[in-house]
Amino acid sequence: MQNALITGITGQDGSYLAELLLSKGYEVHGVIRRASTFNTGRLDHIYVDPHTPSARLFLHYGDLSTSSRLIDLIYSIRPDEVYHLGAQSHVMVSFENPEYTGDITALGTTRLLDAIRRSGVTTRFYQASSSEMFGAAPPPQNEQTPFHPRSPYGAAKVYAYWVAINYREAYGMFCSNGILFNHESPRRGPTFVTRKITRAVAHILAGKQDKLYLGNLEAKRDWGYAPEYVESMWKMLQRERPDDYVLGTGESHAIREFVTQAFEYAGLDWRKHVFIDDRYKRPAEVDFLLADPTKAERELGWTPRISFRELVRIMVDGDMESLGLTCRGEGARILREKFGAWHQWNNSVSDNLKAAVGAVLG
Ligand code: NAP
Ligand code: F7E
Repeated sequence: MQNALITGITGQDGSYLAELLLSKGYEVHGVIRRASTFNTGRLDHIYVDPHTPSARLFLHYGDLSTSSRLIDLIYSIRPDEVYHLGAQSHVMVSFENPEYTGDITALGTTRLLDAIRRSGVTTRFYQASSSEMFGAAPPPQNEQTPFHPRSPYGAAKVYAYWVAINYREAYGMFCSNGILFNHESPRRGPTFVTRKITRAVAHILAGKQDKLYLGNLEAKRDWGYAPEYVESMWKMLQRERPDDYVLGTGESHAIREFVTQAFEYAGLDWRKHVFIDDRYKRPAEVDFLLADPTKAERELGWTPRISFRELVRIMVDGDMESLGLTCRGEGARILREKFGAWHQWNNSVSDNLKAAVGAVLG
């Protein structure tokens, strides 16, 4: 049986990737941080007691700040594949905590790569690189575009990108970078702009909120649907040779368009609810991201199926359902039509949201 280790398994991507790998028959190990509150809400619906003979998902405490623990985990699990998704991943937070972001997002990658190198375990390594590395570089951006990061987060990811390539060149390790453009879902953290918007739409409908405060509405992002992006991570590690790939939809939209579509889908007038608060504007902005994913299409056979409009609908429906509101049901229909067995509305959206609510209430 193939086994994989995922850092960041409790995050949006980590939870979808765990589901994908379980569906492929893998044994999946994940690194989680000790917290005084539950941080496994995105995994509750797939978690089974490890004493169960059929259990294939195992969680281990650890932190990207601590090499000794990472070395332990690599030695004891001896993973065939490592998906390194753990990071301080919020751009605005990286301006407030630049040193911590560098320690975890940049140096954390070196700690993990070096743990693998020192252990002598042969494993394939996926590095979660980001379109934030392009920053101010003019669109469209592809694998040849020079990086110009605009935040401590973007700079930390550039470091991690090059360290992964350095371990590939220096030690012959199988290290691939996925340079992923923004990807979202009902499991997106609630302080990223898309989820902040769709969650507010549901809260406004439920009478729990009236105003939504946002920052810059004019920035443009290439937004895709997260479950499709974790499929590309797996594909990268199945290639004969390691390489680096840009993943995105090739379509870009302003924050303002996301707001308009989300509110309109729910039958609300956004002008009555959305207000600007400069607190959410960044010291340096990334104005325009647009992927050129030609290489991934050609070499990985990866083409995104979910459009921008569909993504908005899936997310609004997810947030409405989690509050017990009757949603229009487009989200479930879209997933039924576009996804195969591993990802469906019931096991991947609604069960997960119920589990998250259960963890909070229980
Ligand atoms: P996310 O939801 O913010 O998840 C981040 C994960 O990292 C969480 O599991 C978090 O644990 C963990 N983590 C944070 N600090 C850690 C530490 N010190 N030690 C161990 N684990 C730690 O991020 P995501 O959206 O799933 O993204 C996954 C990866 O892809 C990240 O590296 C992100 O930077 C990168 N990326 C994301 C996008 C995107 O659009 N989503 C695009 C390009 C690249 P807790 O749950 O305990 O906080
Ligand atoms: O911001 C603007 C904000 O925080 C998107 C991370 O996953 O994707 C993500 O980084 C845009 C920016 O994502 C608010 O100024 C306006 O222009 O949702 P975001 P991000 O910064 O693009 C990349 C690819 C990653 O790698 C990162 O890990 O939206 N914006 N008003 C706002 N953003 C937030 N968060 N909150 C607002 O109120």
